[in-house]
Amino acid sequence: MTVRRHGRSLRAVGVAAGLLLTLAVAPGSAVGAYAGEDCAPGSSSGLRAKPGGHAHDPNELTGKQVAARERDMKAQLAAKRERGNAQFTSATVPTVVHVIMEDETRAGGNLPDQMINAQMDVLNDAFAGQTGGADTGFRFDLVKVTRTVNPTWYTVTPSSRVERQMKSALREGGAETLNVYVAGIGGGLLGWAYFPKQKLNPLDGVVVLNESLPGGTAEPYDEGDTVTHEAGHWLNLYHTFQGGCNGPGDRVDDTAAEASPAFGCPEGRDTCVKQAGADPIHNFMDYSEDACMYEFTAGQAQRMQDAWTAYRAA
Ligand SMILES: [Ca+2]
Ligand SMILES: [Ca+2]
Ligand SMILES: [Ca+2]
Ligand SMILES: [Zn+2]
Repeated sequence: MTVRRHGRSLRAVGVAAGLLLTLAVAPGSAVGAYAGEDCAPGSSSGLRAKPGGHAHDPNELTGKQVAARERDMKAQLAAKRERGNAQFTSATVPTVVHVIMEDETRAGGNLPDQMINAQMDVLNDAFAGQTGGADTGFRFDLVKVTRTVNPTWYTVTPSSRVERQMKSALREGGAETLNVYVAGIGGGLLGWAYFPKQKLNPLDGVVVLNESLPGGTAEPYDEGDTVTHEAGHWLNLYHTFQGGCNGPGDRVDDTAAEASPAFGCPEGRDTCVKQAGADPIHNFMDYSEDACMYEFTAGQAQRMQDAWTAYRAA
């Protein structure tokens, strides 16, 4: 029951902060026990997991929290349109990668430039529709890599004092700049991200497990899609299983409703039999293994473009 306790406490933190988590679970944990089993109706929650392996913890938002976020995005978009700067064509996102190290060895988190470059390629291919799905119009330009030895930051946890310290020291750029922190995050986490806000969140950005980068050791989450998934949240995407089978779900029309996260790569899974379509297990915003997730939909692309215009564009 470690998992459930873990999931619950992380969710409690995350809901307040509006962050999404990707949690890895220790081998042998009861990964089938979704953190959301004791959630209020209307919210869905769960862990991204492989048997005996890693998991994502979404600390899902409640229906009420989602509704508030939707109202806010609508208002922001309307305000931008009034000012005449609401036309999205494409966006190149300046990206700063911060490598946090325990020490200067490879085992201490000193990832080679080659892994970071490979991660940028994975991210760009994903958002360009090069692996399947839609071209979202987003590209990511690596403008800087920082490297910091700091054993305290190395095991940063979500919404902690350490996270605030680390980000106030390292964060660069404005709302348009994607800061990616790469560390040896503990607690079995793969990563987490913060949704965009009208006023830039000092915690804005994406934190990922260093070994989830391409060529890392976090198999089967070692192909770089943790950064892709978290960048989706950074651009206001929910999980495909947000809200479960009924109601507005993830607020994207062309992703089939899904009752709970998919683990592994369960072809043909259909957890909402009364709703059209099989579960979107190949979507970047599900919890499938990296090799299984390879697409954003046109609806998700539109939602991210709206979010860019509303919150992140100049
Ligand atoms: Ca949907
Ligand atoms: Ca269905
Ligand atoms: Ca993939
Ligand atoms: Zn997530």
